[in-house]
Amino acid sequence: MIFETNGGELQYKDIDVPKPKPNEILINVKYSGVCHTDLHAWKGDWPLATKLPLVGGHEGAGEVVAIGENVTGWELGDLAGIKWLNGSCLSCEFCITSKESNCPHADLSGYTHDGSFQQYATADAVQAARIPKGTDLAQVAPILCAGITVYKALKTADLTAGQWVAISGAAGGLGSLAVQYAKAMGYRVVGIDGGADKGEFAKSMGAEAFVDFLTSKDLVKDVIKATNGGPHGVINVSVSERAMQQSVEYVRPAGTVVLVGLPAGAKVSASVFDSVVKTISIKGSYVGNRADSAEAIEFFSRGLIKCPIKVVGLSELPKVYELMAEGKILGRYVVDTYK
Ligand code: 8ID
Ligand code: ZN
Repeated sequence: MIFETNGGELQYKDIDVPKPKPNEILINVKYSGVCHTDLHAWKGDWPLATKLPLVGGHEGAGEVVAIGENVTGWELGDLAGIKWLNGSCLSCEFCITSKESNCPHADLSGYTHDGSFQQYATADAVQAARIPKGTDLAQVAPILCAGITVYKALKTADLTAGQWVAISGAAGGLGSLAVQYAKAMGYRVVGIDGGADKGEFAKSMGAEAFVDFLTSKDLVKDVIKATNGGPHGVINVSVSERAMQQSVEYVRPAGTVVLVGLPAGAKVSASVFDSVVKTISIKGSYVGNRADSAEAIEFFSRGLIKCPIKVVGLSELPKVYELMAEGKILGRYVVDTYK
């Protein structure tokens, strides 16, 4: 599935199989999750240009079918994952301190590097995710971006077991996994999203309380009430500037607001007086490093995380984007690259 211009036609057609560079592996992608980032990339929402033409996708799960000549540690037949961070320089100040996602030369799957919405995709052998043999590839696909990202965001919130965390955007792809990781890490979850179906869904993922932004008359007050004083941490995975703005207001004193969702052109402003007197932290969190990735996959492999997926053919990607833009998706769509 390839497009030539941002927002242009999504073309489902045959293209050449890429040849892995000396540092890369070639992965026969079987399934790929569809992240809201893929929709932002296709639309050209962000102040960072995509490669064009572009094959999107960065939650690809498959099997290693070719190995570049400088690669060590991978064998044909191994299961591998395509992550957002396809490769990084490994020698800059950020890479050497394990902040690889901040590498100024980062190569991004489905953005600056053709991604997983195709049957064969390349990945830097150092950054490709290792998936244990026998793993259900459709199930694990969403972990490769959504899972890693929310797990890292929860670590960034720096919480203690028993504390409250708000997941804003709780019924979406990232949110539905964030609720489960939070629970597995011992936190109490209040989900925030819009609609009765999304409330029920977030609760089925493990949210103890739910606040509906569509019906709540005073969301800030309702979240504070549900958490007996405000959540100690907030993971913002909605695509809404307003939701992020509200999170700065309802977070508990001494708490941490984590920004993850990337609505186009959004800004968050905070009252200096309130921020100082409440001593709140506002932090950005951007995917995760290799250790975060391995840990996030381990939570999944231990059976603590179940990805709520709906599998459709890759040819149906334009329909998935429509549903996503309308906010009509519960959990994650995964595309089968052979349909
Ligand atoms: O590393 C990162 N920071 C990273 C990694 C992966 C994805 C960031 N993202 C970004 C994506 O680019 C996107 O902007 O996270 C955002 C969410 O991605 P997603 O989970 O794949 O999107 P989704 O499945 O469409 O879920 C969004 C949810 O937000 C809810 C929607 O109802 C939906 O369930 N939502 C919206 I839109 N407005 C809301 C509001 N005001 C809201 N929930 C609560 N309050
Ligand atoms: Zn993503």
